Amino acid sequence: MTLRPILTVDGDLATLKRKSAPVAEVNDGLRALMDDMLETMYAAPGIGLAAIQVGVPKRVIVMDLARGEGPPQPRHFVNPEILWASEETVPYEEGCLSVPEIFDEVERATKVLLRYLDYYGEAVEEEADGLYAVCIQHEIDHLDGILFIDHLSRLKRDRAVSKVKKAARVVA
Ligand code: K1U
Ligand code: ZN
Repeated sequence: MTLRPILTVDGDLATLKRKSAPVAEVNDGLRALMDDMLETMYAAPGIGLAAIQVGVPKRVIVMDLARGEGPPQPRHFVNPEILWASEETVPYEEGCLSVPEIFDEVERATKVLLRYLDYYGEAVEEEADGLYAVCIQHEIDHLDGILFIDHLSRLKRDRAVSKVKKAARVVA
């Protein structure tokens, strides 16, 4: 397994805004990508990661909501789709590994019905709620080139990008 660099909005915005393409086949190459993504996500640390965040424009997501409490619970999503979303929404203070150190409240559907292929290419349909629903909506947004800051006002979004750019200049 390999740790891959995570793209951030200060230098890689054009890539992060790309729409990712559906996966034709779940094979060993794709499983190796998902293994790398999970390792990268755990190291960050984060609770989710979309392939585009490591520069791969494929509709692939990994997630682990255990947050180091108890045994790991890795999840893999290939070609995920939201079949239904509740009208009821809930606010959640989100973060993003591609927008480091920025947190803000986003309203998302409380519950969603999902369809995706798992690590072995098996089709799964299931309902998500709580943090699972929030995180999968955030990650599917990544596959469509949408960042959580795109749900904020233009002023907040511009400020967030400026902050990340400024922080990157300090580190460089
Ligand atoms: O997509 C990403 O960049 C990952 C992002 C996922 C996410 C977080 C919060 C709401 C929706 C989606 C993160 O993982 S940010 C880091 C984070 O939330 C976290 C990190 C360590 C422990 C607990 C949370
Ligand atoms: Zn994100």
